[in-house]
Parts: sequence; C-alpha cells; structure tokens
Amino acid sequence: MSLSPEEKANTPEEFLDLKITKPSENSVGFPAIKNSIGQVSKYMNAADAFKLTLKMNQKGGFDCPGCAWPDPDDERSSLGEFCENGIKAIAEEAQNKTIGAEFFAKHSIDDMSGWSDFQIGKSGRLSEPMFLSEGATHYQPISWEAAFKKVGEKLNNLNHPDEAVFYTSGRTTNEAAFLYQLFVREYGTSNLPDCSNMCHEASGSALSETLGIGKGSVTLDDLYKAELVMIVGQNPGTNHPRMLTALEKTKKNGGKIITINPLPEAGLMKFTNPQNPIKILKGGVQITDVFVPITINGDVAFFKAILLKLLEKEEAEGNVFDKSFINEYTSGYDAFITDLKKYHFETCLKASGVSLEIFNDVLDLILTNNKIIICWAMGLTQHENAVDNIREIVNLLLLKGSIGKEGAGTCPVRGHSNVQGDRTVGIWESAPQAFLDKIESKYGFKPTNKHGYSVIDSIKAMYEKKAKVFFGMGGNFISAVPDTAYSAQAIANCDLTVHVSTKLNRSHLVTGKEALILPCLGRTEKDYQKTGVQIQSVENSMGVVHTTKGVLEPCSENLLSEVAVVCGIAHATLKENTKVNWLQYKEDYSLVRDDIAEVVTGFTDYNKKLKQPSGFYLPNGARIRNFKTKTGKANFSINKLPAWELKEGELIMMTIRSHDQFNTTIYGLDDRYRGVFNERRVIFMNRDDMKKRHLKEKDVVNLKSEYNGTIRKAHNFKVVGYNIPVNCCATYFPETNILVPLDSYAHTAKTPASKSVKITIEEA
Ligand SMILES: Nc1nc2c(c(=O)[nH]1)N[C@H]1C(S)=C(S)[C@@H](COP(=O)(O)OP(=O)(O)OC[C@H]3O[C@@H](n4cnc5c(=O)[nH]c(N)nc54)[C@H](O)[C@@H]3O)O[C@H]1N2
Ligand SMILES: Nc1nc2c(c(=O)[nH]1)N[C@H]1C(S)=C(S)[C@@H](COP(=O)(O)OP(=O)(O)OC[C@H]3O[C@@H](n4cnc5c(=O)[nH]c(N)nc54)[C@H](O)[C@@H]3O)O[C@H]1N2
Ligand SMILES: [Mo]
Repeated sequence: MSLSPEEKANTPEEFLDLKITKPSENSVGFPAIKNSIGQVSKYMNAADAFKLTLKMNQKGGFDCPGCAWPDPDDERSSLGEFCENGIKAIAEEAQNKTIGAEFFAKHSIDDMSGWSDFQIGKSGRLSEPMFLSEGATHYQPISWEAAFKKVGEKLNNLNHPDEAVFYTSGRTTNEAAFLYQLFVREYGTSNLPDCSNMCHEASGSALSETLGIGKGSVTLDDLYKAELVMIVGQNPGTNHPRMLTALEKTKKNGGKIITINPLPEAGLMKFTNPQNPIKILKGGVQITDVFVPITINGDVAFFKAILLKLLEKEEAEGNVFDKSFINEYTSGYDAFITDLKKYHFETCLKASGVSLEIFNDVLDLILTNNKIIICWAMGLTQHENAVDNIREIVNLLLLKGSIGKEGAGTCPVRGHSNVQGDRTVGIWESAPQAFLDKIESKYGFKPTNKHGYSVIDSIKAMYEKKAKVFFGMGGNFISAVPDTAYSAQAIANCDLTVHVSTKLNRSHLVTGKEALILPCLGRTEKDYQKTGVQIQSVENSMGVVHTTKGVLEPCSENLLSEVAVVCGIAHATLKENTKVNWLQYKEDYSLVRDDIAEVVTGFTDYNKKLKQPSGFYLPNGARIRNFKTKTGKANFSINKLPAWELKEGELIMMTIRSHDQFNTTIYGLDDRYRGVFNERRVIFMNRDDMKKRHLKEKDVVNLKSEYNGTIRKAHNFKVVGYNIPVNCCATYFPETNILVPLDSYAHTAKTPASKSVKITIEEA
C-alpha cells in the first residue's frame, strides 16, 4: 500500500542513540579542522578535495555553495578562504557516488520515504533525468529531450499560466536566474516564489520601506571599522563561520560586540581562527562583550526599552541623538517620538526577559558609541512581527545617525550563497514596474504586472488546485516549507512536479501525479559548453558581484547546467511564440550577461566589470545616504509591542539549524557546539520548565501546537536540558516544520513564523 503524502513528507520518528555533553563556548580550532577533513575523506577523493579547498572563495575560483558571507576585498588566506561548514557543503556536492537508473529501479518511492534525511542525502549525486509516471512506484530514466517536451506540453495545456508555480532556491547563479525569470514572464505568469520568502523577505520589506533598498548597507570594511556591532538572532559560528574572522578584526581594532540571542551560541562566545595555528594553541578570542539572553520574540520589547532610555537621556542632557542627521536625512521623527512615549520602560524590559543589569551594559555601549552596525538573521525574520523587529532596529540606527557612514549601518546576513543575486536579477513574485518595463523594452513582450504567488500563496493555491504544476529550480520545497502535512497534500494535488537538483531529497518523493527529476551541475563542477568552459556570477550578502567557476570534472556526462535546462524548457514550451533566441544563451553565458547589463540597474559593462578579480559593488543608496523611499528620506517607523501571550503550559519554540546541516541537507547527526550527538529529534528546554513538567534529560515527549483551532502534532522528541530562557524551547528544522502553521507568518512579508511556534508538551 502506498504511503500518504504526509507520511512521505515527515521525517522518520525512530531514535538513534543520543549522547549529551556540556555545550562548548569556543568554536572552530582543531576539532573543526578534524571534523571537516573527516567529512571530506568519507565522501570525496583526496586529490579533488585538495583542488577544491585551494580554489574555494579565491579570486577566479568558485564561490562556496554554503552561505552568502562576503570574501575579503584585499588579502585572502593562502590556506584557502573556507570554513568547516563550507568544506562540508562541498563534500556533500562533490560526492564520489552517483545515482541513476539502477538505483531508482531498486528503491521505490515508499522505501526511500522511510529513510532519514541524512540517509537520503548520502545516496549520492543524481546522474541522469528520471521520470515518475502516474501511479508508478518507481522512477524510470527519461531522455532530456523527452523531459523538456513533457514539461512544455503540461505547461501549454494549463488553462492559464498562473496555474504553474516556479520556485527558486538561492544557489542559482545570476545567469541561470535571469533566464529562468525571463522564461516564466514570457510564458505569462509572475508566480516566482523563492526561498527568500521564507528567509530574509521581512528584512527586504522593512528596509525598502525605511531606507529605500531591500539589502544591507555595510561592507566588510565597515565591519572592521565599527565601534559597536550588535548581532541579533544569528548563529554565525555555525551558519556564517567566516564572519567570525571579520569580527575578530573588529575586536582587534577596538570594536565592542553585543550578542542578543536566547542561546549563548558557541562561536559568539569565543572563537579560534582555524587559519591561524598560533591562536589555535592559545585558545582563541572572546567575541561577545555583552551577551543578552533574550526571550524568544522579545526583540521589539528590548529595542523599545533601549529607545525609551535613549530618549530620556536625550531630553535630559542632549547629545545622544544625531540631530543634524535626523534633520537632514530622515522623515517621521516627531510621530515616532510621540508614539514611543506611549510605552513604559518597565513593561518593555519585562517583556524582553532581560535583566536590568544586562540592559544597562547594552545601553552604555550604545550611548558611548556612534559607529554602530546591527547584524541579524533568522532570529528576527521568522516571526509574525518580523518586519517590526527590523524596522525598530532601523529606528535605533537612525537616532544615532549610524547609517551611510563608515563603520555603521544595516547588516542582514543572507543565507543561500546567491539568494540576494537571484532577487536582484528578477526572481521576484512582485517585481517593481520599472523592472518589468525594462524587460518589455528589451524583448518586446509585456510581462504581466499582476503579483504572483509567494511560497505561502503557492502552497494554498496548490492545495486548492488553482495551481497544478510545480517547478523547483533547486531547493527542497517540501522539507523547507511550514505545515508539512498540509503542504504535502498541496504538492500531491499537482498534475506535475519537476525538480532541477544536484542531490536526491524528500521533494523528489512527495510528488504530483507525475514527476521529473532533472539533474544539474553543481558550483564545484566545470561547465563545458560550445564556446568553452563557462564562468557564472553571484552576489554576496554585501552586494558584491563576482565570478564563480567550477574546478572539478562533472560527476556524470548526463548533467546539464541550470542555464541549459532553462533554455531547453523555454524552447520546448514557447516554441515559435517567443521573442527570445533561447538556444544561443547556453552556448555562451556572456550573452546572458549582456542582456542583464541592459535590463538590471547597476550591471552596465557587466562582462567587463567581472574581470576585476574581486568583482564589483552594486549601487547602494543607503550606503551614501541617498534614500530612495517614497519620502526621499530615511523613514522612522511606528511599531507596536507584539501582543503575544503564552497560555498555561505553553512554550514558545524556535526551529533552528544544528551544526551539521545546510537547511534540509543533513551533513551529520551531531550538533557539536551545543553538546548534542547522534540525534536530531531533540527539544532543548530550560531546566525549570522541565522540572515543572516532571521531565528528565532524554525523556521522550510529543509536541503539539494549536493555532486558530487547528491542532498539529510532532511525535517522539528527546528532552535536552539547556541554557535557554524560561518558557522558551528549541527544536531542529525540518523535523518540526509540521508544527508551523501555514497561516502564521510575518505581516506584509509572509515569512513563515518558524521561530515563534507556541507548543505544549505531552508525554509520549
Ligand atoms: N552551515 C550552515 N550554514 C548556513 C545554513 C545552514 O543550514 N547550515 N543556512 C543558510 C541559510 S539559508 C540561512 S537563512 C542562514 C541562517 O542563519 P541563522 O539565522 O544563524 O540560522 P538559525 O539556526 O535559523 O538561527 C537563528 C538564531 O537566532 C536565534 N533566535 C531564534 N529566535 C530568536 C528571537 O526571537 N530573537 C533573537 N534575538 N534570536 C533568536 C537562535 O537562537 C539562533 O541562534 O544560514 C545560512 N548558512
Ligand atoms: N522551520 C523552519 N523552516 C525553514 C527555516 C527555518 O529556520 N525553520 N529556514 C528557511 C530558510 S532561511 C530557507 S533559505 C529555506 C531553504 O529552502 P531550500 O532552499 O528549498 O532548501 P535547501 O535545503 O537549501 O535545498 C537543498 C537542495 O537543493 C539542491 N541543490 C543544491 N545545490 C544545488 C544547485 O547548485 N543547483 C540546483 N538546481 N539544486 C541544488 C539539492 O538537491 C538539495 O537537496 O528553508 C526555510 N525553512
Ligand atoms: Mo535562508
């Protein structure tokens, strides 16, 4: 009997053998090196591994497919510019093992669904296109031509182009992403949801409105020169390890660091640069000067408390606010201050869960420093009030005049290595009219200006059978999205699901009636085309566009590049009804860049500029105090104190990443820094909350969330006592995505609120 979509989508509930040790404060150093070498040697051959580490993030080398942290403009480490988790990312992509017809003949969809995500990922690299016909239990090989034809036919048979959804994960290069959105728009829809919808959408939304650009304003050099860096809701030791090297420099230059996080994450407390053998022996530097153990979603309250005290001091003594900046460059100051005065300091501080003593330490640093950078990631963006979180941060920076000057500004730290670039070149379900007009004037067709589906809208549309074809350019949609059971049914309602992927993942197992897997080249591999090996380009978290060029031979002869896949599908779908010469691009990617140069602002002379070894910076208004907002100024905003309460017995749960995963790709089963080994089905709890519920370490519990009357459950999690604020708890994503309600998302940005899920705990 076949498994239900929900059964296939959920991770298996059985346990491994959980070991718990004391969490570490320090990150990196010898264990990290040992760990990454271990990972490489298990899955890759040594010569390839060596070649890769030498070229990773080097000028003219390839961009690490891990995170989007920028490379230094000046010197790069001769040892290779990489980190433990970057090595794991490439070891995962450049695996020795490949899977094709034989593998899929042996393993049915149901069999593979019973595997853990770790096992699924370790199957190997996909090596040939595969097709799942209606009612079949196994995938079968299909030729590229037949696969393209199938996609084209399905798309052409829909009642309306809006019945198709085209998702993008953030590894896709600028060249492939630009062509992909061009195809989707010429086909006739703007249904271009992407992983950004679940990630930094709230940052984009808040920053566009307040500062006129949906990206951060700082460069790496600013970070070195900042007097004060605040790191809010981010775990760089695991997710952006090379950021710690930058912070080490900030500290060396005399800068101070405040960390605001429910968890004392290892890298932030102490860091040993793995590329500096002397430091490894000495035991590293302390990164954080003041650690603020905030309650989950206590950030607006905490920042309001800060703003109130700053105002009090300004009114008493003056000289706290940067008055000349406020007068010249901002709008909305008076209304903002009037609103702020409605709040009480004590109420705000209490809601943040922070002690007065720690609060005062933070306040002192903010009062005495004027070059402030605030960095943040998912801890701020994945809440219903996420946009408010970020706007409140901007309010603080504006009061201090800490924007658009050296050593100061906003630093949303992006996730996927090219998620920022994808948006820049047009992967956007609600792209601005000016961009659509440029497409029209360049290509001669009129793209629809109707806003398309975001991730949340897409899931609803598929569930309601308003969308019937799902196309995924990379990613692992079913494991990344919230509300697993509902979302699995949504996918199962589709007629066709298509995934362009490097590795097997759960999204290949939870399918529409028919399904295709289209295997593509990864970042590390050479991309051979008619005019020779192609380079591609990406944009990092700080708006630098630079090249990436693979160094290894492709793992199979039957892979296509993402660019070639898009060209093939566009050709098969649009046939003679196109204004675009699709087939030329795949032979020479510089032609795509010529088009981008004409259509996308900031890319003039793209091909020429890419020849600069470190790439080039895109224009950034906020960086030079040219705020392209509706008012033409930087806007203060009015943000409410979020009104959420826990009912008796409820905890607020954040779904976070372990040290051994890249999103839904599970590298290993340990979370070394947090002292959890060989198990992912765990729930981190405050020991007082455990006591209240008569729970001991390793007790097995079920988790239940109730939202607007709907109950969702996740079974079998082991309790781990942890240094986390009372009433808060943490679990890993994707295991608990089933508990995240689809309707709980950030206002205006629609980012799923996967960091503030209210749950209760039941005995298993
Ligand atoms: N190795 C590795 N690197 C990655 C990834 C990966 O999975 N593995 N993923 C990539 C992607 S796509 C992204 S978006 C980034 C994600 O990078 P992060 O945002 O660092 O990842 P998360 O694990 O989601 O961590 C969120 C952090 O916010 C804290 N937090 C949670 N809720 C709150 C809150 O309410 N307030 C505050 N102040 N803090 C809170 C958590 O304790 C945790 O430290 O990393 C990228 N890099
Ligand atoms: N509960 C909860 N849910 C979350 C989050 C959370 O913190 N909590 N975080 C959210 C965030 S920030 C993000 S960004 C999303 C991530 O969502 P996604 O981007 O959809 O997920 P990934 O796990 O990064 O996708 C991994 C898959 O991408 C494919 N892949 C890897 N490299 C390439 C490539 O070069 N080309 C192609 N075509 N395919 C490739 C592989 O097949 C791999 O299995 O998840 C979100 N979901
Ligand atoms: Mo992300």
